[in-house]
Amino acid sequence: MLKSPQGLQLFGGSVALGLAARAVVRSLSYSPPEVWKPKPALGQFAAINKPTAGPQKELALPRGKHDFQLYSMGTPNGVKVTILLEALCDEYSSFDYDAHLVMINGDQFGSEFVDINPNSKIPCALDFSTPTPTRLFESAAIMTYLCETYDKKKLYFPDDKRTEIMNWLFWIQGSAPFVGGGFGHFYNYAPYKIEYAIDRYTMETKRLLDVLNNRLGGKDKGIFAGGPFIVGETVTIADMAIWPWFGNLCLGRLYGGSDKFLNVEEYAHVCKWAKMMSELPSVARGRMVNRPWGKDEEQLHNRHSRADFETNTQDKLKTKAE
Ligand SMILES: N[C@@H](CCC(=O)N[C@@H](CS)C(=O)NCC(=O)O)C(=O)O
Repeated sequence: MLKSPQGLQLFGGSVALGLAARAVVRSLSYSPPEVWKPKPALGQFAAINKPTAGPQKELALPRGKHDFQLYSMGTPNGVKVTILLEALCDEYSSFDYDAHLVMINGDQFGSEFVDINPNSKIPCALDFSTPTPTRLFESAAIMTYLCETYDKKKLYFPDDKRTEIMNWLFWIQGSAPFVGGGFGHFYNYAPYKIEYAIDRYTMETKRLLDVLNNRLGGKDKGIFAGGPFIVGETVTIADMAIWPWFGNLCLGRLYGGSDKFLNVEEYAHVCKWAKMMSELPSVARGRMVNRPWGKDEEQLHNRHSRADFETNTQDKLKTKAE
């Protein structure tokens, strides 16, 4: 591994090295112009985004046979919703849904996707159970809608806990960008390591882990604190929304070796909760839906029925194709 005089690490490979080295040197002497202008982006993910909104190509979306159609990918924001959908399937035999994989390497800018989500991010959904189809975007909005529409027993968003659940839902919506777009981006995806950015977002991510640790361990003086779940004795959409980010971080499933880097063992209550959540059947299945990476047996690209977990995971599809 090479290091620049300022201690910045540069990755190997001569072309990449040249580009990265130039970018490092440029960024060290960067003073912002009066008006910013877009330039070719370096690095994974950055290149697909532009500073403009709206569709970039004509692209129709598939539609399955159920009322509820999800368009998503198995990233943490997508998994929040598929955990809840699987929990609803477990609880209500009449409920089912279709989940279509949308690869966020450009298909989030397809015309029909943008009609549902003008912000071009997964997850988004259409509900055909209403007189005219209801469009849904933003994971937390989708979750509250699903509970209000389909969770007749009010298990996951109960009235007496509603306000505290909303507190935690808004908390994760506001915090996740510091973890994903901040820590994860600069620690894992950025084309070169910037100590200032990594330090800043690592500090914030650890602070957020401590907030959760206090909550689950009972130091938080708020209502329904002290675990075993985020809002008391039972699983709610607060757990389902927070686990894909902070649960996965503690389980070492996000951003390479970041669990060690963040020293997640310091947050014992969060680690215990993360493991407990990961053992719930709805969580184990939810994280497989629309997942295009990892072990073949844990990838269910498109989900149309409960039986798909037995018959249509990638390992099974590959065996059928042979
Ligand atoms: N606040 C949104 C965030 C959604 C989001 O950032 N989705 C990411 C994947 S985790 C995405 O679609 N990225 C594609 C892109 O940035 O173009 C939510 O909770 O639904």
